[in-house]
Amino acid sequence: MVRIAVVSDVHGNLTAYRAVLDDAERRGADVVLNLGDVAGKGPRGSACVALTRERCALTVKGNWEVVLSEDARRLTRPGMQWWRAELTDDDRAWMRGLPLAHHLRLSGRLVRFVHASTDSPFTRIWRHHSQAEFDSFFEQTPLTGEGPAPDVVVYGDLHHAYSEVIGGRTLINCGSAGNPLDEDPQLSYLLLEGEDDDGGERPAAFAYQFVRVPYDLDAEVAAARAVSMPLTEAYEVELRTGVYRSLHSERGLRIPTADG
Ligand SMILES: [Mn+2]
Repeated sequence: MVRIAVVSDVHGNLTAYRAVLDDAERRGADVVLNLGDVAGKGPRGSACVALTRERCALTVKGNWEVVLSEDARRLTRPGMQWWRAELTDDDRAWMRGLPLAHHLRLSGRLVRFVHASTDSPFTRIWRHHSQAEFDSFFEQTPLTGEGPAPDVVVYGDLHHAYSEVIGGRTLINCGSAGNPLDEDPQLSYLLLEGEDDDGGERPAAFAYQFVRVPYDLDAEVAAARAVSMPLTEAYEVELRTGVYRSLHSERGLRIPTADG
């Protein structure tokens, strides 16, 4: 039996990442896979890259790895220069070298891992998607390479944990281990369990579960404030509520100040 922890979208939240890795270890995970977006949005991207290189057997490239490792002159969105500068040249070289997809066999099922879709790390497929979008996760594309169609696909990108089975094919989003946006501020990661049968197709019991992990939110907010990170207020509200920043004003979500 092998137990695989799948984490994604850590986004520079080192406090969160440590809590998730500790929990995975406590649950006996043999290996950790990372589905990308290790840095950006949070204050300690470089430390999260270092921890990823130390603890994760494999990392798939996310959209933030693409953006943060490209030419600095192309980064015009607020905060992007700060998040890029927080990384080292070596961090960025590591990001550029990451694969876009990974496959393994577990209990006879072929399991595929991508950041956002089989099209690109930037092509987002929401939880409420079309049948064609569901089907696209199981197709062979230039991003996935040649090979048999997978039985299970695991992705990240949404910061929203969910799973569904259609026609015998399982699609799982592992949620975010640093910046959940599914209105549960506790961190999310996935545990897969099955028989590591060396590429064989013999069926065996296959299990997956979502784990939600509380952590020291105040410590993470303090870390962001200590380095005067851009957009810290939006970051703090996201961490405390699990609601995406573009929805904060319409929902009246903000950090209370001393003068009310
Ligand atoms: Mn992300």
